[in-house]
Amino acid sequence: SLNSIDKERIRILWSKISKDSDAIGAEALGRLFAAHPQTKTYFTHFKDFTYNSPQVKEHGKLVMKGIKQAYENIDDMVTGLLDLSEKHAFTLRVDPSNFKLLSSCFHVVLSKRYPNDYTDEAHLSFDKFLANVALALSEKYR
Ligand code: ZNH
Repeated sequence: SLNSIDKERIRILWSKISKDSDAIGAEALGRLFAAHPQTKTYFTHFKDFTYNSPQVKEHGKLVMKGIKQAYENIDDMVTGLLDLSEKHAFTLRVDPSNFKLLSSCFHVVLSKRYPNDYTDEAHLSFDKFLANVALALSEKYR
């Protein structure tokens, strides 16, 4: 799980990226739909799956709101994301394997947008963070 070094790296990274949150969310989702087309099946009401689609942008904002919620509850994500986990498990029925696919898209987006700040170490710690988010979101599946 996340140690104090990870948390410090995530704090520094978050201070750099949070202002671009909406764009990051849209890009990560656009990439998810392009690189892993099977993920589009959860969004039957979307008309356009590209980065610039208003629906992708809107949903990107929502996902980043969830990421922010996770960041603000970094020491107890399971509790912090309980409602969101319930929603993904019971209402949306998203297979948890999709969380890993989205995480890999976040890595690509961050390394492209922040070639200097997204160091190997930042990548390592942010990957642990996203794995914890995925675990917390999967909490209600059992
Ligand atoms: Zn999800 C929704 C978050 C992943 C699918 N999401 C959602 C929301 C949020 C989120 C916040 C909103 C909710 C309400 O409304 O209440 N997600 C999130 C996060 C993550 C995610 C944080 C990670 C990181 N999701 C995901 C995935 C998928 C999904 C991977 C698949 C693929 N979601 C989804 C859906 C929805 C959501 C389908 C719904 C949409 C609509 O309705 O439009």
